[in-house]
Amino acid sequence: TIVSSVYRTSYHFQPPHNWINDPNGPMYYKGIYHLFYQYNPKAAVWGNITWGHSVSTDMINWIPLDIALNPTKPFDIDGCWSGSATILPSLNKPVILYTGSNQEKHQAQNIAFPKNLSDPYLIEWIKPDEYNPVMSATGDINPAQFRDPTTGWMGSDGYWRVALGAEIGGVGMALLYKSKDFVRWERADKPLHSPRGSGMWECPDFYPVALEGKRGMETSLNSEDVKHVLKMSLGETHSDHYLLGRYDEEKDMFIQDNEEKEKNYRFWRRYDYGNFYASKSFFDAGKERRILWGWSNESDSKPDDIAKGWAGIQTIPRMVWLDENGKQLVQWPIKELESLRRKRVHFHDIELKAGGLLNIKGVKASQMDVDVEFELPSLEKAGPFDSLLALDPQVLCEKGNFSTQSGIGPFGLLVMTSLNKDELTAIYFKIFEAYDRHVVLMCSDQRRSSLRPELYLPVYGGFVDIDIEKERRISLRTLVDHSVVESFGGEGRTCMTARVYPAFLVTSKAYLHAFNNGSETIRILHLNAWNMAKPSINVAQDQFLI
Ligand code: DQQ
Repeated sequence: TIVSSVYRTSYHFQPPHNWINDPNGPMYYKGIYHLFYQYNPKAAVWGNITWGHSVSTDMINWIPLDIALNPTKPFDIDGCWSGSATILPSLNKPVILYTGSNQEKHQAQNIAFPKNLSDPYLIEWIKPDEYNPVMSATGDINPAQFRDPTTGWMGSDGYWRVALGAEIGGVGMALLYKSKDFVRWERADKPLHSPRGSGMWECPDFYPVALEGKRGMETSLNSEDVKHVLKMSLGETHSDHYLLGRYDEEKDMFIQDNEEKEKNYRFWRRYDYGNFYASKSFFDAGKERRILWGWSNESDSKPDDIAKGWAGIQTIPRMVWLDENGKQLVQWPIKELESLRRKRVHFHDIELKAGGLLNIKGVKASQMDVDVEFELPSLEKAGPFDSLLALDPQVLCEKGNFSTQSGIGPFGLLVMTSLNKDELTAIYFKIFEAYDRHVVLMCSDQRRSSLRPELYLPVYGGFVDIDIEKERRISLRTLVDHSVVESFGGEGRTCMTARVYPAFLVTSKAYLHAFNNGSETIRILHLNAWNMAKPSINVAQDQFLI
């Protein structure tokens, strides 16, 4: 149908048809990237969950393979749910741990091995009956909330560990399991981490980041030179939150930095303040970096998804590292994405006066990569920041819009805009003055993104933790791909992914503008917008990587 093709992504990962959700078991093994994903082979809605599988040498072009895990055993007959891959260094062999749901809808963790290690694609996986399930919900664990094992890491005592999401007495936490041989597992006395207050933790992720530099590290690494990241996906808000801290090997626990300050899980930092969930990272040993994948759900209706015949995408793989300030992560689309850049439109040194609007012509604005840097000559007119009212950035973004003037900003980009601007998505910044510092707010406002009925049209908001007084500049990069608007503010310190379905796209083209609706003149230091080529993603082909 028309609707299916205009909203279908060109350079974001999705299979040819049907429903997908969480990224599973991403890994780099013998020169090949593997991505598995929660997949319904029968329909564009959640159900019949299997592990879809694709391989790549650049994480941009993907070859589709047979389903890697199907519900075939009593322990996974109701679905092969999320999990992770671990490469066992002594055997140089990958293994998968995943959640199986059985007939009673009880969850347990299972192990799967590649059937044939000499197959470079690792197409077939076996689930040995003599081991499975390898972790069952015993004792106080709610068997309906016990899932999503992480990649394993090895402690200096030679024992493997994995964490997984569980609910005990109604409270979500990351449980810890230990094993000498990776197939026989025992629950540790204490959870890896269990703050009070939040519900079930889905898809936990646990990994080290270097205190300095962008280099990624192997999941088992622990030293004075790293911090650890613990990520959990909170179902009630459909959001991925992370904590920074340290992994205390003796206690076998994750100890959060600034524990007191960040007790309220609603204010834990997020990888992405938009539509981004159940993410998972892996260490890319080829390029020594840590890569993060996340699922972006549709924001249209179920009947729309059924009509389209597909639902769900993976966001562009992001490199992730610790910010110089040691307080937050930074994410940036992998370098390989730039291989898709084609014709470029470029501006530099342009003044945007109060109310200024710059029409950026010459780019295919529904399939592009745009990167802009704004300079702020003065912060004097920054509006006051009421710290009591302003705890939740999303609420702040909901209160205004891209045309409500308030001191410095809003300024930013209007993307996926129709000719007469009755449909548009605004991604912008606003700067406030708090009693001791300036606060930068970033919004992605989808309320005007479409005139079509029955769509979810949210506003996303997050603070950008940069020293704007010192920097006097802020960047915004946005990847537009038909129904995707994936934005990186402050060089990747605050990210927001939105899904949009403008009606005009069925018949006409999209426009791109830069704007400034604040009362102060600002400057565009430079703006680059590239048309993006369409890679080969999961299109059947006879070509082989090796
Ligand atoms: N999706 C999987 C679960 C996981 C949830 C089922 C998160 O394993 O907890 O498809 O989106």
